[in-house]
Amino acid sequence: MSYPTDMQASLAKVEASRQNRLHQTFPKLSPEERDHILHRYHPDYISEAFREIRVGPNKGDRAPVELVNILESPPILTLDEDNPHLSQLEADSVCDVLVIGGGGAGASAALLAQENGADVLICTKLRFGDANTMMAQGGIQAADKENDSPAIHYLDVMGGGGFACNPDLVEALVMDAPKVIAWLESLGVMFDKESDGTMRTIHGGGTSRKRMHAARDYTGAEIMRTLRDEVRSRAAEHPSIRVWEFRPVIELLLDEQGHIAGALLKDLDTSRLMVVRARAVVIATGGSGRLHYQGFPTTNHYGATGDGLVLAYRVGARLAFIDTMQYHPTGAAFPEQIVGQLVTEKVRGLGAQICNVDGEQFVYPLETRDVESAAFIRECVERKRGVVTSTGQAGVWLDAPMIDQLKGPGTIARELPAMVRQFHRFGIDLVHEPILVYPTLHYQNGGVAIKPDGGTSIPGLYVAGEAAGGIHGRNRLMGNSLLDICVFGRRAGAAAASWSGFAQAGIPTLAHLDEWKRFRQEAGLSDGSSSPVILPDYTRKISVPLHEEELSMMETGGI
Ligand code: MEZ
Repeated sequence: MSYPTDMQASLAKVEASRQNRLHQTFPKLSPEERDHILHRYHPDYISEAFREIRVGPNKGDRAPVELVNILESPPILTLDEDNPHLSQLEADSVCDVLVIGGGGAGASAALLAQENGADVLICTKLRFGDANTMMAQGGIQAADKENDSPAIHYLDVMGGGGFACNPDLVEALVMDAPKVIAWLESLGVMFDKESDGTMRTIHGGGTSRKRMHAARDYTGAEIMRTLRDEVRSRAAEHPSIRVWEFRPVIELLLDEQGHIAGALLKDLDTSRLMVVRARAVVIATGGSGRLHYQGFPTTNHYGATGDGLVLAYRVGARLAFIDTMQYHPTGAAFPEQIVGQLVTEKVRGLGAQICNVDGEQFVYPLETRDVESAAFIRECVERKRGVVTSTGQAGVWLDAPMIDQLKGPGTIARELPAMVRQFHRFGIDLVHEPILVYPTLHYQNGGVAIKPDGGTSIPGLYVAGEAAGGIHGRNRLMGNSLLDICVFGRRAGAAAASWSGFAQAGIPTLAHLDEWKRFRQEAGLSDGSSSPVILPDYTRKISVPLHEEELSMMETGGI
């Protein structure tokens, strides 16, 4: 048996209550209850975890401390650096559209920019495809069935986002959705289908129709595989699309009119700085889960350090909704090795319920993610009815085995093969055993404020994907991220190509850094770590004095 003995009694209670629960779903919360639970238990409402921003376009707004720290930081580049290459800003490469980021939004933007006649360069700090897109599991939303419509999808997105979403962006999202599914299929994405060829769709939290399209439980990987293959095959045939890996952007370049003129990159192999001149830039750098807000573990990939927010902010672009983060309710809470990793919402979409230590349901399983997470936190922290593992990690049970009882034997193996494999590695059998879960940092709800074509207040600067803000308001629904990377990636790519067709190529400068330095001085900010972060720092900080024995072990190489 995979679970330790101290968890067995609770597991037995979940199993014992299953037959009674099979056809009794916990009632949904009322709007007042939802509001109450959010304000009391959601991490977005812990005021000490936030502080005011002291410089830049969002001066005076509040945001998570970890994010404010990197937004206010000095640049990586010191301007007094005696670097002839930089002072002349000689170009290492020239293109029409520079796409920063190698995930789904970046790939979509690059494909559409190239189709619209632009010469495109994608630069990415890790490998092409190392991105949150690759790690999205459960599905992508689109209202393309008879009982559904973009208007109903629109209402779900608005409600899920606390009615704070930008209506024009939501309209773009839901109207383009069916087109995006058809586009992805035409490129080769293999969505799950019924035997008659219709798309197999299920519910996600906060959806009023079954519109979640999936490729088993590795939908993001399937979409990323397809988009990357398409870029790679076009790149092999046309010089008009190129990919540079391991070359993060550390600063954007503006011309004398304040229009985008390119970017400064750092080659991670050689540490050499490189200048790319471009008439348009699409930021598609993804989220910031690796900042580990409030100490939460994250589902995010290694490069999710909020670089795009820093780059755009420093040239004067405004950020929207950056005071709200998404905590996915079902992060793994056991075993220790995978704490915080994603357990897809599709498990609940297929019918699995949530139980406390006594095997009782305490929340409707498909509340929106913010509410669902807050309910888990309340159950564990206030009511003390979670399960606590030997390492002190709290969690509640996700009763996955009931899926096969509801939908027929073999459903779990067919629909959730990646999940089954993930837990099998640790001796846990998802088909027969519930799994322990707790909220994990999953998504940056806000980002750089964009228009429906992905444009920003900086001429020539476009943003798409998780780095963009306004689409999801204060809470994103499942499956609308894989959708938005394609919708706004495509829109930003096309708009950037069109802008680059008529924009004058100005002289690139780093003059905005002088201004940034002055703003920082006026705000009395001291020098500290620079940003963008590029890679998270997991080195162990030794804050306690070492004992003599440990010091001598270090000297002899024992630690
Ligand atoms: O949209 C998401 O965040 C997603 C598909 C996650 C999941 O639970 O699978």
